[in-house]
Order: sequence, then structure tokens, then C-alpha cells
Amino acid sequence: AAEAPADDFLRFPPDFLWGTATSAYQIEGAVAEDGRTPSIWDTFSHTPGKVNRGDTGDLAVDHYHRWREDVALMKDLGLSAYRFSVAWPRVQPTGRGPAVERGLDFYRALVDELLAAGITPLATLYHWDLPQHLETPSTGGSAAGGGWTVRETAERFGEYASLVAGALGDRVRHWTTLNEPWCSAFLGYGSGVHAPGRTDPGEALKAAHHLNLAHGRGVAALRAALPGTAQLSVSLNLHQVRPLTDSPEDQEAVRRIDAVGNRIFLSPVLRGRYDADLLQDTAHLVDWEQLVRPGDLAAIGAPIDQLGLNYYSPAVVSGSGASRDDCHGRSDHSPWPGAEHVAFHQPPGELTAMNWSIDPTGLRDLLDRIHLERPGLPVVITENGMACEDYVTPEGVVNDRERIAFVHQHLTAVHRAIEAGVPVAGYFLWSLLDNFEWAYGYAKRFGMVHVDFPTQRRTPKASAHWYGRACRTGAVPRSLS
Ligand code: PNW
Repeated sequence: AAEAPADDFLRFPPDFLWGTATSAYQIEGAVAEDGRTPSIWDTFSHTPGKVNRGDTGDLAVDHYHRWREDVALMKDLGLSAYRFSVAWPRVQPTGRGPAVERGLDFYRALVDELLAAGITPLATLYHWDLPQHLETPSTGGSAAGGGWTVRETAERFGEYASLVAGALGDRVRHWTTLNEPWCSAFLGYGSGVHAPGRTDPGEALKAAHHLNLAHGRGVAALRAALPGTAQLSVSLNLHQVRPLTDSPEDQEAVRRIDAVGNRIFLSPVLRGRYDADLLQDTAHLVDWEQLVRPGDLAAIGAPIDQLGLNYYSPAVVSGSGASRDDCHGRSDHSPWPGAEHVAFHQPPGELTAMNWSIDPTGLRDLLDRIHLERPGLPVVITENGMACEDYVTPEGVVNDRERIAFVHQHLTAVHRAIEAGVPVAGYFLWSLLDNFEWAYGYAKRFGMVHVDFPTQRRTPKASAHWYGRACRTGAVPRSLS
């Protein structure tokens, strides 16, 4: 029986999805098992100097072997949903051809275990682990290579999507095509702080279009393979951008970042078009006429059922001046093609261990914006969370009170948005477990469950107990005592 919330609690809709999120490369390990071949992240993490302390996902948190224990943890905490990603190189080691059944079996078993535990699965098809063969084909292969800078990769993704849908479509209802294509395109091919570590603004823009096209091909493949009840989405890390001052120069900086950070994905996905100002800002970097072929925008703009929103922190920008850390990692190359001159400033608010400012109003503003642009489109918050230092009490409890406060503030913002009429369908805390935090390696802990990396021992932090209670009751306290 559900625990009854008291009156001083904010109640969420009864069908609200309460979950946590993870991704394959960040947790699975087992990188050479059951036919899996390297992804661009294996190559990148094994390249000296790319990841903090030389950390790799070789073992990660060994989820490939400990998945039963991890699902049991979620069940014990009372979570109602779980967002995971499928590793493309487990399913198609060369990025093409028939599926490796042993690779798919892992996800079949995972999903069955989730369903048996009463947990709704949300499958993400692509969370950054492109088969290395599609980036640089081994000699003798017929593939063109080039990763997301080539159109062929989008076609390959469509084929991969049908294979996964064929295997899991009878048991997974919620699907996300891509996770944060902005990061894949602009951190992967622009600033180079993510795999494959290339630094060419024109190639990064091509990657963005091909990722959009991959989303479109993915949606078509999923629609063809899945029942009409399937819920299809894409997860975008939208940037909440504010001007440093109200000068025209700073407002122009906001427009530029909004164009290449948000509307480059939102406009084609929601409205089947690229905005004229984006094309103009970047015309010197890429030939859009040649890049975007007839039919592309119609494919990308095919209807979706939900929009996935990943939110961590807002940004403050100005049209000139020196940038502080813009939260996107250190690089001599900009991840903002056509907006390289824009300077980033430290927004107000406390900082997380990532040096990202804490500001739930950014989440509220993004929810309101989506609602304004596409009234009625359900939004799922597919990621929100923070990295913080673990404070261990003498009793051995990981007391991450900062994380509880963070989640509480953001859930409160979500609740207000729902009251104002924004259809928010769920919230997925990033992350279930401490894990491989990309270029930061294992140094940054986002989990609500602590992982002792040498022993792989899992211990729920205070936030896990707090969040579990919210899930079980469908409510959070109005204030934290
Ligand atoms: C997201 N940035 O990554 C990812 O979806 C997760 O895999 C990741 O662990 C999580 O957020 C925490 O970082 C991001 O530079 C990586 O703005 C970098 C940025 C944003 C999101």
C-alpha cells in the first residue's frame, strides 16, 4: 500500500514517472564481452590526455554483471521507472549488418527484470557510444568512416533502431532516439573534449544535421516496428541562456547561443525547419544547401510523442569580453560555431562539484518555453542532478544533503510548472549510481547510490532514501526540515 502524503506535501500526478537514468558506457564495463567491439569512447578514453587520470569505461561499475543487484536496489527504493541506454557496438559490432543476439539478450533480460520489479523501462538508443568502425573503419572494410560528419551514419542508425525495436518492442513502450545530440556534435567534433575528439566547426555542424537526420530515421524505424502505443522522444540538453546586461550586444549573444545550442535541434524536430538566423550565422562554415537534402526536414520533423529535457544549469553570456569556464570543459576550440566570440560568465547561485551553478528557475523557464512553442507536448525530464562530494558520517552513512536539497528545489520547480499547465510526465534523476563521468572520469560522483569502485560495493546515499520515499508516495515535502 502506498504511504499517504500529508497536506504539507506537493503531490504529483498519479501516473508521473519517477526514475533514475544511466547510460551504457558509463556503467556497463565488459567492453570486450559477447561480441562487443570498441566504441569511439573506448578509443578516446584509451588515448592519453583525454580523460582525467586516464580513467576508462573498461570496468565502469560492472553493471553488465551486476544488473540484477542494481534492479533489486531500485525495487527496494520503490522507483517506478528507469532510463538506460543500449550500446550500439553490442548490437552491431561494425555498425552494420545483422544483430548479435547475445548483445540483445542482455537488454532483454534487463527489461524483463525491470518489468518483474514493477519498473517502467525507458530505452535510449544512442548515448554517445558510436561503433568505432563507423568513425574509422578497419582496413579492408567497405564503410566510408567519418562518424557523424557523414550522412551514411544516420542511415546506419535507422537500421540499428529497427534491430533494437524488433528485439525489445514487445516490452518497452518509452523510447528515446538520441541523448543530447548537442554534446555529440559540438563537444565531439567542435571543442573535442568528448569522443571522437575532433575540432572542426564545419564538421561539427554537419554532425548536428546528421544527428537530426538519425533521429528522423530512428523515429521512422521505431514507428514501423512498434505498436501504436509507443511513446517516442529525443532527449535534448537545452541551454537556458541569459544576457549579462540588457545591452543589444549581450542580447545578440543570447540569440547566437540559442540558435546553435537549442534551435538547431528544436526547430527541425518540432517544426521541420532550420531557422534563417542559424543558417546565416554559420554560412561561412558549412554549405547548408548541400548538406540538407530534399526530404530531410520532413523526416526529422516527423511527430514525436514526448520531448526529453536534460537540465543541469543555466548560462550567462555577453557579446564580448573574456570567458570564464563555460561548463563545457577546457579546450582551445569553441563548441559554439558562429558564436565563438560570445563570453560565458559564472551565473549566480551555489556551485556543484562540476562548478555548475544551481538554479532551478532555469528548468522552469525551459519548461515554460517548450509549453509555449508546443502546447500539449508532454515533457519528460530525462536528466537532472548534481555531482557533490560524499560526506560520510561516523555511522558510515553517505549524507549527501546537498543532493537532496538540489532535487527538492528542482522537483518543486517542476511541480509549479505542472500547476501552471505544463504537461510534465516524469523526472529521471541523473544518476542511479556513481559512474564514469566522461572526460572527468570517476572523480565526479552523480549517483544517489554510492559505488566503492575497488570493490564495486553499492550503498544508497541519504538522497536515495529521500528520493525513494518521494517515488513511493508520489509527493515531496513542501520544505526540507
Ligand atoms: C550529460 N556540458 O552530459 C549526459 O547525458 C550524462 O551522460 C552525463 O553524465 C551528465 O549529463 C552529467 O554531466 C553532459 O558540458 C555533459 O554542458 C556535458 C555537458 C552537459 C551534459
